[in-house]
Parts: sequence; C-alpha cells; structure tokens
Amino acid sequence: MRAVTEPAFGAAPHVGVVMGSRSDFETMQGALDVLRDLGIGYEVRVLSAHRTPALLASYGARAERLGLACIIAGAGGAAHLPGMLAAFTRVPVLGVPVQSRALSGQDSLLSIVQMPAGVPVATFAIGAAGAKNAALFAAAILATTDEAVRAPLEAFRQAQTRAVLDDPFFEGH
Ligand code: RP5
Repeated sequence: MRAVTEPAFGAAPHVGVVMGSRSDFETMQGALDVLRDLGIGYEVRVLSAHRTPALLASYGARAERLGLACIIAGAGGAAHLPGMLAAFTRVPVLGVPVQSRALSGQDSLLSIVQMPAGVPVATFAIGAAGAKNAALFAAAILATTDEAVRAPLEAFRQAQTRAVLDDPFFEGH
C-alpha cells in the first residue's frame, strides 16, 4: 500500500483517508486540508473495492494496528469502498460520496448510505462539502479525548461564526 501524492502528516497517523481512485483526489483534498489545518495526523491511500479488493481487505484488517481512530473513505459510482471497509474493521468509517459524471453522485450517495443494519457507515454530503465535513467529524471524534484537537476545532468554529457576523456585505443595502 502506498500514499498517492500526500505523505503521512504528523508523527503518528490518526486518520486514514482512502479513496477508490486517483480521480477522487480532487474531492478528497478538502478533507486533507481540514485535517492539516487542525494539526491532525493522517495517511492517504487509494484502495478500490473492485480493482484492489485484497488490498482493501488487508487495510481494513490492519486499521486498528495502524492506530487509526477513524477512516474517511471517498468513492464514486458503485461506491462499495466505505461499506466494505466497515465490514473488515471496527474502526469508524466515514463515507464521502464522490460526485460521479453519469449520475451526479446520487449513485455514490445511495451506495454508501443504505447499509444493512449491523454494519454502519457514517455518510456525508456529495462532493467537496462531504469531504470537508467528514474531516471535521473525524476531528470531533478525536476532540472528545484530545485537547490538542479540541482547541483548534473550537477556534475554527468560532472563526466561522465570526466571518458570518462580521460580513459587511449587507451594510448599506
Ligand atoms: C470508483 O469509480 C472511484 O471511487 C471513482 O469515483 C470512480 C471512477 O474511477 P476511475 O474510473 O476514474 O478510476 O471506484
């Protein structure tokens, strides 16, 4: 298994970021940016439920030993990656439906969200918003036990609120 273009960030990876294809990278970059901004360690891999099923199985089986607190898994089309990973590990899987060309990501969303009872995948919005929110959700999980994550996450939320309140756009309208 090898990283795509991003090296592992931070001393020990805490979040696994995986995607079904190199073509998903542009979408998943949003998750990496959020994790980096919050100082959260991560590792990046391409794993395909269909093209590299054995690799997916071995990654899932080793997820706990790798020290992953959760796995953000993005895939498009017949997006079986998050669900299959969830079948192989007890580490929480956060699924990101990548926007497909043919069906605008509706296929990805339905493939990821409609899991059978017993094998949960937390499912996020289609595309860029989903990737960013999956990373923020991963941060929220880590923040329950790690002050080093809680503080920057809180700062992000406060800055986001301030940006809305301080927006001068409507002044004079
Ligand atoms: C899925 O098929 C991937 O997650 C990707 O979104 C989609 C298309 O993959 P490529 O044909 O671009 O490699 O498995």
